Amino acid sequence: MSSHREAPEISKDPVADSTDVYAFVSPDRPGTVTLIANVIPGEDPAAGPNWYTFSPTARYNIFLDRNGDGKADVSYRFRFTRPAGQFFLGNTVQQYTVTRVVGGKASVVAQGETPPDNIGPRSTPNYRQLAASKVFPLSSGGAVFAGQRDDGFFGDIGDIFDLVAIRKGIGNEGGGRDFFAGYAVHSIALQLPIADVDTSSHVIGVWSSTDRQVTRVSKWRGEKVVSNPWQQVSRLANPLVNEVIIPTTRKDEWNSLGPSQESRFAPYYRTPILAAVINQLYHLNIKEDNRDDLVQVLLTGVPKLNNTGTTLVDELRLNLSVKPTAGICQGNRLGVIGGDLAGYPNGRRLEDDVIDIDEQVVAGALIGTKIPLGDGVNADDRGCLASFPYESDPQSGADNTKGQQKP
Ligand SMILES: [Ca+2]
Ligand SMILES: [Ca+2]
Ligand SMILES: [Ca+2]
Repeated sequence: MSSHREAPEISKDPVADSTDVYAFVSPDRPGTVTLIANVIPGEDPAAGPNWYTFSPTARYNIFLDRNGDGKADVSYRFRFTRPAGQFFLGNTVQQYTVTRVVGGKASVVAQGETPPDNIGPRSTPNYRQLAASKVFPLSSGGAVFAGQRDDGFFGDIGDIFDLVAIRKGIGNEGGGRDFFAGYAVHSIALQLPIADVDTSSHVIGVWSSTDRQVTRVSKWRGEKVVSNPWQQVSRLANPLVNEVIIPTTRKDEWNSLGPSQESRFAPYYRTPILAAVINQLYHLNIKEDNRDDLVQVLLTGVPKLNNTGTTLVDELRLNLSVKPTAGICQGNRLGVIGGDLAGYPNGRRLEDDVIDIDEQVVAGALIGTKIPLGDGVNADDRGCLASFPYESDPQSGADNTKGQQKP
């Protein structure tokens, strides 16, 4: 969660596995929008000597839709190299290229380098300074960062996947255990001038994906032809969609398609499995079918806030004209249902508690049923950085926060 290890196939290819997407107007630079796409779930910073890196054979993408049709109008593609390491150790510093594609025309807009993973004070001293030096300008405007980050997502996943168990009461009273505390991810992050991506409605749609090359063999005039087209293996926009809305038998298919194909999955939004499961377990009498409120909030947008028309598209919709309501990571964690229009589902900020929001929305928050459901984890364990890329530095591997000290 929000999309860590969510589908059978992608759980076997963690370096390509999208975990979270964030899109928000930057609180410290409100003339810009920040887009963050995370991959590689559950990185234990101590897990060397071949620590986590982006795959040099994958292509990582962030897409912007400017007219609500679920087709990208601006794409940013990231490709990474992997240098050899010294001694018996892996090298986690990666060079990368960012290619921007607009109207079928591709141009390289940045050549960057990741900081190393946070290995420890001898290998990677002054980590904050090291990471801060790896923000690069985009020649098309804006800035880019790629590399290891603390996982900004938070939630009591162990308990939730034990059949949506909630440790205490109905869960909105604290007492949960943040599964993601101490774990890292790899992030690609963009900060773009709003003036460059704004639309007449001020609403943009954002999603991420990862592609891998496949080998296809065909015959043409009797000759064997080998080609290596890119194939999408992971996709993510709204948190928890593939995780809890799409049934297990169709999760791999969902990951292979673009968001403009979402109408074929609409029945699962209308009749969400999660509502039935919560009813079975907790007898809360949640509405289980005709959930047009869920179709609307996830696939067409919130009326008068970030609606994009009638085409059903799973994308993170952000109204760029809504100014930040708080400093970084200081907004209302319940976002729009908490009265804070700058938060999820108007884009998604790092502080937005999407597990609590989704549980409450599935329970009927938008159709007059207010049940304060939640997982008892209300914020990230590490907080945020004051400036781009905002997600905190990863814990140091040498600290081994996952280990247990023996007497
Ligand atoms: Ca479009
Ligand atoms: Ca964290
Ligand atoms: Ca929570």
